[in-house]
Amino acid sequence: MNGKAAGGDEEEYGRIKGVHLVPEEELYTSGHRTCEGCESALTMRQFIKVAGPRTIVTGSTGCMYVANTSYMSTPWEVPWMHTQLGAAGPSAVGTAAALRALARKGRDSKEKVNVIAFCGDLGGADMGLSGISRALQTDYDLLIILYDNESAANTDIQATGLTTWGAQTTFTPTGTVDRVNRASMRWKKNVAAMLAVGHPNVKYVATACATYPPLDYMNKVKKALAIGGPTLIHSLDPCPKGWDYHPRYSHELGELAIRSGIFPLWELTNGVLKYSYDARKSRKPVREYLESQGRFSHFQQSDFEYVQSVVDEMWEEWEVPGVLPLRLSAIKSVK
Ligand SMILES: Cc1ncc(C[n+]2csc(CCOP(=O)(O)OP(=O)(O)O)c2C)c(N)n1
Ligand code: SF4
Ligand SMILES: [Mg+2]
Repeated sequence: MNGKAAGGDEEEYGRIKGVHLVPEEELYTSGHRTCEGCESALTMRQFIKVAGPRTIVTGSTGCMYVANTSYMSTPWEVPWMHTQLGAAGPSAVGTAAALRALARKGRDSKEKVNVIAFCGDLGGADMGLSGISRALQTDYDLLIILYDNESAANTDIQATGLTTWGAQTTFTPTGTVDRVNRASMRWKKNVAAMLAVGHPNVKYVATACATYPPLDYMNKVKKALAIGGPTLIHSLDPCPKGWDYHPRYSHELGELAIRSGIFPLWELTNGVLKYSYDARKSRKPVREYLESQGRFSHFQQSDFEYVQSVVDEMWEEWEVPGVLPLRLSAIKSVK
């Protein structure tokens, strides 16, 4: 483990045990132009709070680039660099490699500098997937935060590989022939599990939500940075504009996504899986979550039932519930 935290022990990474212990320093401050109720902005603010000032951030094109750098102003109080839409992985690798080269030449301060790259669902889970995969195969200390607002929000809400089944977007509107647009009829890409399973050397992969359970996301960022090596966190970020709800309900929607089981919350630390919310034990009806958003206003009873049936299948039939869609009992061998 290179002398770093093994990751299993909460004491090792200094878990924040109460709101009063959250660092007060703001390194993502006023001056951004995100919408009211934007949870992605909170995802940014919280990760840099726990990462601290000795952090270099790179961010790929999307709302968290454009809204955070308009008109020559920025909320970032740490070194920050924009990178191309699919380039979160390569930009993190390049930054970490440069820091290592400086250390080799004796030109660093010996105090650790965190490297954090963020990307949206289009930039990370669709366009930039190969670059992230490569980053996860290196031995550099870097953290990739994939902030998922379930659309290409910055270019006016187009569907991505992480958009919920059936949602209306500008690419997948409801119509008179197809009430549920055919292009929206595919299940959300299981991106964190895909990356975790495909990169077994990575010591820490987690899913998260900035507001639920309280402190969970910030502690996951702390843990990822303490464990080191390439790590990844996939956060679900309710987006009032794209999901079409009143901004005051952002936190509630994040909580509903998790408590209904539609967004499984877990962390994988050195191969050990832990549910941060165990939806096997109790789940709210997914309809409560869907009905709160205008993007599902075209849904009828059969659509709610379909989404509920897949969520139930995820938690009751998958070999690793909510994570791996295998059924060991169904594996056949060639005779
Ligand atoms: C190669 C490339 N193609 C298209 C664009 C236009 N573009 C800018 S932001 C964006 C959407 C990004 O979506 P996502 O990564 O989910 O971030 P969000 O806007 O939702 O925060 C697109 C398509 C671009 N900047 N670069
Ligand atoms: S469109 Fe969504 S993600 Fe973009 S700034 Fe507004 S609330 Fe945030
Ligand atoms: Mg997006």
